Amino acid sequence: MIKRNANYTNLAKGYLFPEIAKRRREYQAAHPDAKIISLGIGNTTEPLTPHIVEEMKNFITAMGTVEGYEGYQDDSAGMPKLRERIAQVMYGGKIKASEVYVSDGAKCDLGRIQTMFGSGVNVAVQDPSYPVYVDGTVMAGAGGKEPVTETGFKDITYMPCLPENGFFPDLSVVKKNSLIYICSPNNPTGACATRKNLEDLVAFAKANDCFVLYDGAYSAFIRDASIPKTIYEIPGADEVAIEMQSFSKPAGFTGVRLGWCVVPEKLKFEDGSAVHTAWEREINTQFNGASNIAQAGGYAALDEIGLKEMEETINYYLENGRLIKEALEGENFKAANVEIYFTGNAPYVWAKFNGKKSWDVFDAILDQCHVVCTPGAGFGPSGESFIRFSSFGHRENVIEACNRLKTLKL
Ligand code: PL4
Repeated sequence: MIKRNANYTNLAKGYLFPEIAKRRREYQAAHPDAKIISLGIGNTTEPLTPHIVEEMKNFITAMGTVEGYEGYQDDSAGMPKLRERIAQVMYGGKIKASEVYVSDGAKCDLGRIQTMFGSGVNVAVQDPSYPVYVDGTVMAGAGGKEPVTETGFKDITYMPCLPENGFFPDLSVVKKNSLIYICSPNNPTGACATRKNLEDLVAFAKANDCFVLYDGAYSAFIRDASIPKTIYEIPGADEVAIEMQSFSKPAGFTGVRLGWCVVPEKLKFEDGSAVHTAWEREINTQFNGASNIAQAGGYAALDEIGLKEMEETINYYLENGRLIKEALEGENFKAANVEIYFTGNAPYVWAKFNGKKSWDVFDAILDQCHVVCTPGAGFGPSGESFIRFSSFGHRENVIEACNRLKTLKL
């Protein structure tokens, strides 16, 4: 018989989001008349914008002709013109097109990236954080030598991110030679790393031979001009950081699938070899490039019309977030001593239900309001007692969910 990879034995029981979907299905089966609204999974709901649709259509039409047909790209790193546009539009030319690697989404890159570091590497994650960082680490055999406990994996450094520290971690707990996962704007807290936070992070990484794996999947939601939109705004970041990015949330590409990561040429392993050479080897072996139709859409999303249309979609979701925050400021929540955190720079509202367990609050909201949210405990030990509300949704559903939340008895 074939043995299961021991790393999989160490994984926590289930992945958070399918667990939420399962609980929703079970509730619906038991209450067929309930009109459930999801403020749970961060899944986009608004249509692709007209310009993106038009350009993707044009590309597909061309693919139906001998002259316009395209198959595999020469390498898996993406269409040269898209890499160039990302370098110019998203990084103002500070990053070269050859350092941009187009992919089928940030999650896929977050999974693949661990292959380059092997099982001996130390890993530090923000707590709470997007579950893929921890699960991907454990699958790769790094940090998962001991099975999961109430407080997480013994060999992974959890960096608490709580209201008390402005949701940015104390880096002094991080071991030398660590991969440090940082997400800003953060999922699930919505908090953004300030310029000073990122300067300290880059300095720490340099001094302690660490790499930063920077997840900027929500950077397009940043409205505060003082907050960096990419870690490469910080001098020296290109010597220590890899940035993951996504078209999913700003352009509605959650189903289309497109993202990129930046692996700067200056980033070097201990033996002096270039990380980007290893990454090229990795993607050309394990990946065959993002769909060229998706890339045509991404290319359109980053031109003048595309960017303007994306802004409108993002503003729509941010307004949903504001409405949810307002609903959570109601008397019923005040009486229960609920703390609300909404930055206006991320599509999530993070709320602390003092004295309560996240999954109990999840059940109460589902049962009384027929609204699905995400229990903070699913993002790590420090997420206990918190609930994440996603602001992705049609406006009428969000308004209805808000009205129901105002009736919640805690
Ligand atoms: C549900 C911080 C959502 N089934 O779409 P991608 O792969 O380019 O980006 C995924 C991603 C990357 N980085 C961060 C994210 O929050 C996400 C998406 N997260 C959420 O509700 O937290 C969707 C989750 C999806 C999943 O498992 O990722």
